[in-house]
Amino acid sequence: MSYYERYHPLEEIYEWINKTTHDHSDMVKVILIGSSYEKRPLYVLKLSGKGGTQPKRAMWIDCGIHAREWISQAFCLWFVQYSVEYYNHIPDITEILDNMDVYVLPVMNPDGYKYTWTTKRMWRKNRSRQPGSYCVGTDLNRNFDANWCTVGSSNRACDDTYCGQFPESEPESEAVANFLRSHKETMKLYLSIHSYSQMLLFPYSYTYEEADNHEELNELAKEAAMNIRRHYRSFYKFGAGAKTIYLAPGGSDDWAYNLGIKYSFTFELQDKGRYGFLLPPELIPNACNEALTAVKTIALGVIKKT
Ligand code: 0X9
Ligand code: ZN
Repeated sequence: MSYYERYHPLEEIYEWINKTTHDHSDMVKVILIGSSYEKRPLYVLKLSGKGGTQPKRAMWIDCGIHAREWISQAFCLWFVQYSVEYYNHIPDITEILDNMDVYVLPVMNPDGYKYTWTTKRMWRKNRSRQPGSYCVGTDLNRNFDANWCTVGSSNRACDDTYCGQFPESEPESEAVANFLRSHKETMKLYLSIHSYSQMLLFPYSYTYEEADNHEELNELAKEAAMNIRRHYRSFYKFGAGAKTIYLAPGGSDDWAYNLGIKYSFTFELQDKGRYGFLLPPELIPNACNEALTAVKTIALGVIKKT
């Protein structure tokens, strides 16, 4: 069983980041974009190919906004490994990396992830302390400035969908927002990886209104879902977040979309509830290959359009 077919505790992922950037220094650079509430580093890996035209377009993938969704963090590792192994060997990933720099944040919520390994496997939020409450943690996917803290999130610190004290109150969401703001000219595609329920979602989630390019987003998601079905016989739903899953404001995807990144998606990976967040490691390869199919389909589609 390979390294990528297992889940790894936070310390191992930091070691993996180190080793991967050293072993593939021609393709992979590490960027420190900030630190978590408990002062752990937030590292982004920048993957670049050698071909293509300058200035390069870019895309972003974050994993592990929610601590307990372990297949998400596992996917970011899987994706980076696939990129360094198959760049210049497989046409689709070569085309992607020749035309876009790919920024990958493998663990957006390191404090929460650590906590799911040591103390409480089903923890979702980060680990920030809240004034006047003994409850801990903000839902980072309710903490972005997109109709923040309205229906579909909670203003009570003890709830799992607590929106935080104000938009970007959390160092993790602020770091990501700052990075995306400073790269918004080149950033063409935003992807956020979650689990579970097998869905490919796009804006909006904070309103039932349709995004300007709803049709285009729907076509890309449909093509990705069709490819997953063809290759892996798994069924992924797709559609705007509010109508497909539920109304949920303050999400990173809606915020990135409103910033001007017109191709913005949240993927909910396997499964559909049999194991839920506790997806057994034997299912990692299939889950990651499905997600990879969707990432490649959408990235190639965006390259054609932009
Ligand atoms: O509720 C969420 O944040 C996501 N589902 S999860 O089960 N992984 O927690 C869905 C996010 C969809 N996008 C937005 N709500 N903006
Ligand atoms: Zn999630």
